[in-house]
Amino acid sequence: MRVTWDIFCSVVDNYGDIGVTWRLARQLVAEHECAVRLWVDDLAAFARVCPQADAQALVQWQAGVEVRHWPQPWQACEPAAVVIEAFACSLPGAYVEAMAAKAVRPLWLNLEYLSAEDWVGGCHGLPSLQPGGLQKFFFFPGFTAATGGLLREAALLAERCAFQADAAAQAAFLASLGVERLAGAQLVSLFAYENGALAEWLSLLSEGAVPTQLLVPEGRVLADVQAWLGVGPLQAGAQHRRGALQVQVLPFVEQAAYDRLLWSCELNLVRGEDSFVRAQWAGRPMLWHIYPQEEGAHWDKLEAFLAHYCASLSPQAASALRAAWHAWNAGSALAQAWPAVQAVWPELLAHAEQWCELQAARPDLARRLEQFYRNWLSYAA
Ligand code: TRH
Repeated sequence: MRVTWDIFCSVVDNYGDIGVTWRLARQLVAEHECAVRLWVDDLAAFARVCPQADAQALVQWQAGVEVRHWPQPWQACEPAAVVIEAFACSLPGAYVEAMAAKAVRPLWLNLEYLSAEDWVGGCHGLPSLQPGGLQKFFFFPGFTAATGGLLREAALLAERCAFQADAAAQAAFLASLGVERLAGAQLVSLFAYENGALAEWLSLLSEGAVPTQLLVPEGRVLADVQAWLGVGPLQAGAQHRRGALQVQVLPFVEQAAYDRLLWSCELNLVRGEDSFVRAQWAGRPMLWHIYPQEEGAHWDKLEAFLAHYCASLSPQAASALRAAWHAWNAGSALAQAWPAVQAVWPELLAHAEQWCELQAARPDLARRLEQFYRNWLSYAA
């Protein structure tokens, strides 16, 4: 009998909530033989990360996952054996009552946002008492052995290494996006929120000695790119050249193709949570635009990650990387910080691969969830 899982996803903003839950749902099916229902309140967002999806269907099967529109009002159904409330999205009251009424109660987990902060390790796996005598466990993704780990498919790194060693496969993939690699150019992907530091940085790249090919998937940062280029609305396929910099707008592609884009580039600018993790699996230097939070709460998270990430860098490389990440997230002075980053590029490149290996040496998040369930079962028995 396959273990049944219900994953609830409420799309707050952007694509991170659905991106993470869709990735997890697929992996639980593909690698752990689970029967997964993914409840999503915004099917249009789901169709962005899964282009073959039907944004109108109340029920559909994608990659072995039963994807259900989260109905309002809720319609009664039998709860699964494991219930994941992603990012504290609040389960329907009637569903919680149905969980409490079951003879064998489900394991209820709140899958939290990713953070490298120290307190996460101490809170990971803790229960909280809920009405009806139920318990809800906090499950924190993270970068240390004390946390729930990171999402990483079993074959991911082998696929990535094979792809990066195969120039023809890279060229064919880029061609499928309408990209032809310019001789001698560094390839850079840009996925970010609106950012005041972009214009000066693009000017710097346009004056650089090495040509840069900047690939920008359709999204929020396009308005800044457009303003710097001084052109009208940019759409997928648009290409513009300014000095040493060529800018090309790409369509928003499915998640597996976005991975390949990250694997193809020498530098990836990523944002939020899921693209940030995927850039780490690419083994290439990255610049993270963290999701801005009220009262600047995101700065602590940025610092916490930098503390881990920079720990094994030389003081010079650590200071260059920190300055660039700070500037990018403050929305100013990235251009001033960039030459120091370029000066330590070989070290940053080697470090990106080492960091990837370090993180990949730990069990991935789906495996840890599955283990958590098994431990909980044996404890409850
Ligand atoms: O879209 P985001 O900004 O999501 C954010 C974060 O998750 C943040 O933590 C959360 O609080 C906020 O939403 C509400 O960035 P993120 O997390 O990188 O998610 C983007 C998803 O889109 C990711 O799964 C990768 C995917 N993607 C594609 O599938 N194709 C593409 O072409 C691109 C550029 C991204």
